[in-house]
Amino acid sequence: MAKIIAIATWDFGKAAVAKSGEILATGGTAIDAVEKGINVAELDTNIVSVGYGGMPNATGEMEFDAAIMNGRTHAVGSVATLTGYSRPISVARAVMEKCQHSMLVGDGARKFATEQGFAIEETLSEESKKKYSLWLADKNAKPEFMHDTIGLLAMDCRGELVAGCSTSGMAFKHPGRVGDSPLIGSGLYADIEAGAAAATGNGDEILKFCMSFLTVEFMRNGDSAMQACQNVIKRFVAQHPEKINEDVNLIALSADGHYGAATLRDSFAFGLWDGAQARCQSVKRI
Ligand code: SD4
Repeated sequence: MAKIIAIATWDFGKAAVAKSGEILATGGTAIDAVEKGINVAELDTNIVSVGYGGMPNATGEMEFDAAIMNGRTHAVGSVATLTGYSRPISVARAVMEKCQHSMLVGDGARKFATEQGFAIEETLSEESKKKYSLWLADKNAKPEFMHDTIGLLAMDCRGELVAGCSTSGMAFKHPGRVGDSPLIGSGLYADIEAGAAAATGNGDEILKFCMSFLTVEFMRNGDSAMQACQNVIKRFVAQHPEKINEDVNLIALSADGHYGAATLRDSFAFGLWDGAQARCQSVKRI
């Protein structure tokens, strides 16, 4: 039997992988583990950067980015600047499974979600509205949480490997701004032969290096999951030493079920479930 494991970005990833673990431990699929795990973060009102109650854009509207990828079939589903639905990862999964295309954006993504029977929901919480008003009053005052994507990677007992991510993106972003998260290869990537990876941080930097794809390629070339994450960040800093304090964080799972993470922050927390209790771990700045 393959090693069953789930890893998710940030400390809030612990509750997400706990859900993934419940699914994986009972023989469930990696695709369900990724979607349902991410749903936990999307619907948690205390998480102010993912799903319901996330961070709105510069006009006060919530625009979500999300994507999912199956490492065996390479099937993908992605939505960008999606409005009106609090579980964008589920819409992304519907794109993957029910749409002839791989990625839908804006009004078209919303139309597709409606066609698929997703009910329009309020996505702004009172807290999101308050944070927006504070920002409008003083655009230089940075809120405590500017952004944070949930990226979740899971391997099931059949050896299937799936990556997913979901975010409201950079707080107060220009309407129409798309980050790394819904871009296959940037915010996430999965290939059963090499591994899976997801990124979080400043998407405008992450996407320039296709960081998730690069992490998977480093694993393909022999790096462990940990080395692959570190080597992507090392390359970024080697080419751009002036960006040493940029917000760039990666998680990875190798094809043989080992995990890794790396960061340019002082420390970066992630949730891990590998058969027992979900727990929080962290890595220090490389
Ligand atoms: C973005 N990468 O939209 C996302 C936000 C994020 O930690 O992950 N922040 O740029």
